[in-house]
Amino acid sequence: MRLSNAALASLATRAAGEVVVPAYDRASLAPGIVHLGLGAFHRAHQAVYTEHALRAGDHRWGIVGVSLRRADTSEALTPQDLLYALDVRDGAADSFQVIGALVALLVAPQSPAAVLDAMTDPRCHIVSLTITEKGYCRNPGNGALQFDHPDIAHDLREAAAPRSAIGFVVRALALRRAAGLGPFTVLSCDNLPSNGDTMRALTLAFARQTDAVLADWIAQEGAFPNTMVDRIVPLTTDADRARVAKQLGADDAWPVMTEPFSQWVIEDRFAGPRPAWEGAGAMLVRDARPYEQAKLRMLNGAHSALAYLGSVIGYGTVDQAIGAPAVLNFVESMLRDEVEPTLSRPALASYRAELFARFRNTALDHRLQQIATDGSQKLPQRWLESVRANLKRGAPTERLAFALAGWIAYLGGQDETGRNYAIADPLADTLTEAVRATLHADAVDAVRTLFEIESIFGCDLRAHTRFVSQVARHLEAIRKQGVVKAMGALVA
Ligand code: CS2
Repeated sequence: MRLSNAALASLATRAAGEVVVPAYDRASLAPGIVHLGLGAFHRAHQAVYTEHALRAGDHRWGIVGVSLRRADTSEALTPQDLLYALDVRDGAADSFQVIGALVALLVAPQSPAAVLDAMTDPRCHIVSLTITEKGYCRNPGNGALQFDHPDIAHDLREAAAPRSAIGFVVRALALRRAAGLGPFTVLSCDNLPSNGDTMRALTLAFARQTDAVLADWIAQEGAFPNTMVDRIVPLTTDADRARVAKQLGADDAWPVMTEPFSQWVIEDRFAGPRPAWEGAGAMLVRDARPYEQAKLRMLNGAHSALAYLGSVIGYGTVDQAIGAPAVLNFVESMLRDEVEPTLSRPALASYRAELFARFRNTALDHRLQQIATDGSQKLPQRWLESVRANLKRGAPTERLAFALAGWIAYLGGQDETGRNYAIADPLADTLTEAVRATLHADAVDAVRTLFEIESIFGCDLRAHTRFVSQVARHLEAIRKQGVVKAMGALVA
């Protein structure tokens, strides 16, 4: 039996008490939210908070999910009435919930007009985004919109059939304004610094190119709250599908896996109404930035260090990497000594302890290669902001330099056991070429060559010669002795 509306009733009786299923009338939901970038993360995070609001009786907040590229989510969920299971794994017993919040699922390249229709529906009040770092088409080094990005160039030419999230947002806002409607709130839920401010600046930069009056209207009437989103969501495997089917008594082509922990901090400045997400534990605040900065530099910063150093050693998952005492010590001291001093969020030591407990969750099977993707887009906010803050204060950068050396070693494409892996990154060609060209050269040359890539390192870091030689020294040690030995030689 396939998961479906019709199957729900029997699931509820069969697995009573074990699987929470939507008990509200799904047909009564209004399409109040359009979500761009319908991946597993949205389905395990924001959709769960919204599901809570629906169950509490506010039916204005059905979600229209939009896939911006591929049809795979639509192909998996459409035959099952857009229902899917959430499997929360803590290493002991899993808990299961069927989410009913999706009311439509659109594949943008198949029908951009249908996406724009959903965004201009007067009942739509929020357009949320999880489009990953690279979906913003910005230069990660200086934050500017990349007008020469193929999708942006296309959307400026053909505004009525956009490809990029920014193209969709600007076109839909123009249509709403022409129709006399107010703007929707744009809610970025990606791991970028000041994600709302960032999206606002990019949206305005795009709009200014074509329509200054529209740009002014967006600047005055629009709302782009900053958010901090946090929940670890590993890729779903066939073993996960089999386990979920057994528990549910129905097949789900694409259930989502996650951990018990979930956090959402949102600045409470919306252009219109919003769901009472606080009912499910979201924090509505005036300024999300201290939370977001701590999360990016600590959780995501540690994740990237584990991903690159762990992969080079030959580990496959986060729990394996953090299980190695040398790696744990390294990441712990990187956070404590070089990251936390750059942050203003309270209770950082207990936040750190909680992060490590989450990383040790053996049930998640969180692949390091998943985290390792798109380093060129992630490292500026995860590591380099901390590096800059420390350089400015004359504070230590040794461990962050070591992590960077680990990333450069990772770009070599082969781990210490001799296994090859692919580099998934929009700059993969540039990066692997730069590393290959310097593989047998002096480590300082290798580091200098990479630091020339301004879209990652800006123009400032290469001028810090002490920092450059720190990274080079660690790269040489990693190349000669391997990651674990080189880590051991770091002064405490
Ligand atoms: C991870 C994040 O893949 C990655 O880059 O660091 O997806 C991380 O799991 C989430 O941000 C946790 O909230």
